[in-house]
Amino acid sequence: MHATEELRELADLGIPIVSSTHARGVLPDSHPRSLGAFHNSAAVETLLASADLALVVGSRLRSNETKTYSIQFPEELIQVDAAPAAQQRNYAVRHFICAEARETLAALVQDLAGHSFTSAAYDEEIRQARTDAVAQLTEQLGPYAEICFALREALPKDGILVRDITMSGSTWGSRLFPVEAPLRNIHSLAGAIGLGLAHAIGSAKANPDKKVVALVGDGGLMLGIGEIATMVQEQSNLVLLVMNDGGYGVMRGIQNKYFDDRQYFNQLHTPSYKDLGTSMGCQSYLATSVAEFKDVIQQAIAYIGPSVVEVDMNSIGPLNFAGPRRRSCINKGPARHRKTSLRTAANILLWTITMA
Ligand SMILES: Cc1ncc(C[n+]2csc(CCOP(=O)(O)OP(=O)(O)O)c2C)c(N)n1
Repeated sequence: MHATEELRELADLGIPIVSSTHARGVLPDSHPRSLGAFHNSAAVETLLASADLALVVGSRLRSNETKTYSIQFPEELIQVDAAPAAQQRNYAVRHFICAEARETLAALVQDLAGHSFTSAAYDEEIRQARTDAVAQLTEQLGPYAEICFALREALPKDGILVRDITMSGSTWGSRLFPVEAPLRNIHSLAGAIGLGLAHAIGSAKANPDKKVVALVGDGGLMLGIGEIATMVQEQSNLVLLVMNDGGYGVMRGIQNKYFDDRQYFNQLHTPSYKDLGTSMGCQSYLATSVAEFKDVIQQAIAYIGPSVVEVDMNSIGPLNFAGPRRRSCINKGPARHRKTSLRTAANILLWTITMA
């Protein structure tokens, strides 16, 4: 089970908490000390740089969680993981505790009973970091931020967003989209495109009382396009939300930023997903503007059963996303830690929890 209660108690002691994108909602976004999954934001990096101690729980600090290993942690870095192989895997950690996350955090909460690290000034820094991270991403995404918030408004609180690996998933789906509980924002951890719809059908099967939205790109969807038939056959209560930009947008961004915009094999032949959905027996919609999206997403979510919403991204405009940092840009030297001594009133930052 998730260590949600233990995390909330730690946050209530004054400790800010960052989650991986896989663990979204492990601490509700509405908690004032939740930094969501904004570990890639400059404001959160600055906060981390001021921490005296960071505790990493259930995360292997993969490239996705560390801006391709470029994030610097304080020297006082403690890692808790149930798997011994996680030790020193990607970062040199000072203390490694091989243990189950929930039990360890419960013990920590007990040990810290009677202590408090709260500070109005630190709380203000946390609030500001979060506000800056949200504002920066909202500005970067332009109309797609509006699409994100329209989806949030339309989807019931307990609805489940399942993301494929797409620009939309990696920007607004994983971070800007507010989440209040675990297992409501799901994606393929290994990063392979194409599993989003299959995962969404499984999520709908396992949660017949909840609405599911599968957020997919046109490229990834084509890898498992036959699953549309499965979602109809199973009468899944799910909206297949296809962000159609006519190609592999992530690769376009990478080839633009790192390869002088030499574009290879990124333009794809795509069908009309609205027509495809209709022919498969789904309630189907097309949105060519934010205003249309606001309307059709409400209709699709209100409809009980399988539906398709195709978003024509070429009509809406470009989505700014340059993909992950390139490995060759990275300082691979050992100095990934900031030198520090532990102050008495420690600023502690709890990094990330995946599954407990
Ligand atoms: C199985 C697999 N093949 C290739 C990749 C590399 N890859 C990552 S994102 C991406 C493009 C996905 O395109 P699309 O689903 O249309 O989403 P968009 O990038 O346009 O948002 C590709 C090819 C991958 N992650 N997994």
